[in-house]
Amino acid sequence: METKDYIAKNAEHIERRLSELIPDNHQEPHGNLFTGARYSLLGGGKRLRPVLTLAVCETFGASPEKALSTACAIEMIHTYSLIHDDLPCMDNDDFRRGKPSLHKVQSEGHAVLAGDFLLTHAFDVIANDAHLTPHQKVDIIALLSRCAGGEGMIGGQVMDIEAEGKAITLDRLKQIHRLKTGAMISASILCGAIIAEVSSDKRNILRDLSEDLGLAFQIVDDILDVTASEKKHGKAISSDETKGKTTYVTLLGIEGARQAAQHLLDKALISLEGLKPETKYLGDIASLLVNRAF
Ligand code: GRG
Repeated sequence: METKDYIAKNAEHIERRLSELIPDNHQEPHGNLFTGARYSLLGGGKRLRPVLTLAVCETFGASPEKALSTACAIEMIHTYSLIHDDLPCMDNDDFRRGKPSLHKVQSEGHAVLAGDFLLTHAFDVIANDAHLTPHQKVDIIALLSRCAGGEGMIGGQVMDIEAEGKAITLDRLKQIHRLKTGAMISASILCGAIIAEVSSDKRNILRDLSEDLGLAFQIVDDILDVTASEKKHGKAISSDETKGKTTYVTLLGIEGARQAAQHLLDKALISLEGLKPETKYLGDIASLLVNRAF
């Protein structure tokens, strides 16, 4: 199967399971909560993180079905971060995933609570997943709470807010990117490794390469912030620039940023080859993360 078909097939499985985990027939008193969560969660998004989880699981010899609910939990955490990031008190973005942001179609309060709900529900899903052993549940919950929390995404977001309008060094920027974006990409890979019972030696290699990939993913986001704006508006209207943010592009230029992302990808692919993966999909998906156009 071609990698694009493999991704599309898995993205479909993820879409279906997400819809089952947050059903649309849920009645009051939670009616609007489920409607809001489904609005942001379903029918949009590239599903890169959950697809990575399924691909790691399969690459290391376990059935991807075992990882499907965990993969969906990761997508719930990711979607919560997008809902909160779009709020007026954060990035104040009116559009997300090709439609108005949740706070534009429901109230800001609803958007805060829908995000809170998706985050907590993710842990509920893992705790009740019949495919996981008690040990795996604890390992996954520990990993995700760390990567989504103060030592990961939230910590990175706070550092990012505090860096706005200031000149920061490349090392500091790297640290912010690794935490804010990289930690959840890394968690997506490592959750697959936990479920496939990958040995701790191999897991350490996967951790290192997943951190490099996560950083590369955010570097590409920095590049797309400029180049996709150029395509869309016919001139460079960068939202990072408007917010006075230091990015890989402001520090290294577009070409320098591209080279930095490519270098991290090459390093990650060499480490992955050393693990003798059973399929080509994981390497192809890693390349796609870094060579994506949106
Ligand atoms: C506000 C709790 C909170 C956290 C903020 C991850 C994050 C931290 C904010 C999201 C905003 C953002 C643009 C982060 C950079 C990471 C990134 C490129 C997110 C978008 O991920 P994609 O491209 O999006 O995978 P889709 O919609 O395809 O899932």
